[in-house]
Amino acid sequence: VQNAAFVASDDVRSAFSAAMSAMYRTEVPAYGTLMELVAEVNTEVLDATPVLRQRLEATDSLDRISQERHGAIRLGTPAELSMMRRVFAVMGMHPVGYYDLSTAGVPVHATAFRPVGAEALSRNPFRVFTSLLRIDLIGDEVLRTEAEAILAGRRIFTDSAIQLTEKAETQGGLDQADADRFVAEIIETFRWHDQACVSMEMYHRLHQQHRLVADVVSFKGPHINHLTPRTLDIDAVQTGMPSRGIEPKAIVEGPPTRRCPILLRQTSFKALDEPVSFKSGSGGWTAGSHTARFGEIEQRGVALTPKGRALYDSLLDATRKIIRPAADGSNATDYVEALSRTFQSFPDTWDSIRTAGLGYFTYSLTERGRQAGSVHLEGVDRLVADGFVRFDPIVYEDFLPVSAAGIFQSNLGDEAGQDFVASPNQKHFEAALGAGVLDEFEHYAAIEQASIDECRRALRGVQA
Ligand code: OOG
Ligand code: NI
Repeated sequence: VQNAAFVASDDVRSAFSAAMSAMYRTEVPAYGTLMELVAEVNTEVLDATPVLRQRLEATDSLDRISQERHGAIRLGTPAELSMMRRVFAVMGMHPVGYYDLSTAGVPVHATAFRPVGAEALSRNPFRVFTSLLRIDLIGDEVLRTEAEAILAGRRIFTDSAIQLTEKAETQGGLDQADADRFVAEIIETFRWHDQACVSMEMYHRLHQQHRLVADVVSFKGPHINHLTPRTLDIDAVQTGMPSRGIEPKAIVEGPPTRRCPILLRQTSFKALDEPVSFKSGSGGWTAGSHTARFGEIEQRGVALTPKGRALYDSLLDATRKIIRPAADGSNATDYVEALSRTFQSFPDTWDSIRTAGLGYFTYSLTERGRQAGSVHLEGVDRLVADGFVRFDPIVYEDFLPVSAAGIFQSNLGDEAGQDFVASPNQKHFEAALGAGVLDEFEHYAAIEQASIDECRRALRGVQA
């Protein structure tokens, strides 16, 4: 139980997410434009689809739509990652899932820090996709040693940020004044720096190894590289982007357009080329530029069970055997066509997804259930069929490795597809993190089960 004098971790997270959004809006104006477009589209969708509005109202998530966003950072060392875990924990964000991007030619592995549990998620689902550079994948040994030395010398957290995190850990929370300071100090870690901490020459060597290596090693801190609002109709936003002067990537990542959205669909606009000054020998600066920050939007659908996820993976795989989306977008129409065709074998009504055991749902009593005099505690399917219980899809709160790779790549430039030996290494990642990552499936299954138990309790109460 949290001490009443302390600010709830959900509230610290909300304050942090709002502060990040305000900062990114001033740093990357196109983000503000995108936010406006998303808000407009969401209002249109809700007006045109009363059923969706009712569902979101009933499941308590209508208010949160406009607040929803995720961000991403890339860290350089195990020490940075484990400190980041402690910082996020103060905000009720915990590492969920392991993502290996080395298979896609991106030398990082990652987790998502996010709230867990239905209650915390409905308060504010803000999450941060957090990558750790796989320095072991830098082939050039000399460069690797230099990069390690540079990273070892930087401090990405302010002293106060560390002190306040320690204070929160010992006390079990922060009072309002400390929580405000904590958010202000933590924001510093995510800020953009237009002065690199390396020379132009070093930057180019790092860049030649991989753009991502340059992005991580050349700067004082892990600038937030995108913040992503959630839309209820990603196709509408994708189509609307050019008229606002924003050029989206050619295809939407993830599943195709469907009546019942599953998992996650994402699209992004290309990273900006931003002015950066590099250290020069004489203590002065040389003008240059760096490309890192971009914009992204997402549409979230139902969380899939392992069975549903296996079907999703196999259909995505089957599509990519027919056609691979080209980086320049030249075969985008054909790809989307093939994707839609292949995914026809994925059921597309909520009930068929549910009865086939492909997705996770929460269950709650209907009006009839609440009024019922005596109900036999049948299986939940029976209770649904008899109209005592309704079901609603559980939103997928995580990420997709193939999509993430597509997002990384579209922003690294077309030449970025590089070959690393694919070597997922969850054990190393967790050692760096200083903790295990949570299993996303277990988490959704627990939310589903809790809702079923709750229905049963309520119905039993009615019976007595
Ligand atoms: C992270 C890319 C992954 C997503 O939405 O899949 C991601 C990065 O570019 O650092 O954010
Ligand atoms: Ni993203």
